[in-house]
Amino acid sequence: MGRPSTLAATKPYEDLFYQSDVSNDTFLSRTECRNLWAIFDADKNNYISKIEFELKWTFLDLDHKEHAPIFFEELDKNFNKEIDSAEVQQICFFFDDDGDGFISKFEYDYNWKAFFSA
Ligand SMILES: [Ca+2]
Ligand SMILES: [Ca+2]
Ligand SMILES: [Ca+2]
Repeated sequence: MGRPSTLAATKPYEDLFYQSDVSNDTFLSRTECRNLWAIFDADKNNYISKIEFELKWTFLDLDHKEHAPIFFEELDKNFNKEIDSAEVQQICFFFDDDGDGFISKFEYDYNWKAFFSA
């Protein structure tokens, strides 16, 4: 992955945040948040399938791998077995607690742990 050694102590879900924060201001804009979830869309068809989600979750070494299918079901609001751009927008909106259009690292940590816990 070529991860800088200074980030060696960060957890995989945090790496995902920093990797997606291309403006490097410790906030995810809506675009950066969408791009974070686009990482999961392996075939780039704008939909995240359950298989894509599970494989990427495992590949990224994110926590609670055995629950990845459940996390997928929670994100797939209309239960059509795909996470589409509207559903990604909902995730990004959910993570932005103060509604300022940006997900701070605090908001990210707080919501990630709440949402993706066993
Ligand atoms: Ca896809
Ligand atoms: Ca869906
Ligand atoms: Ca915010």
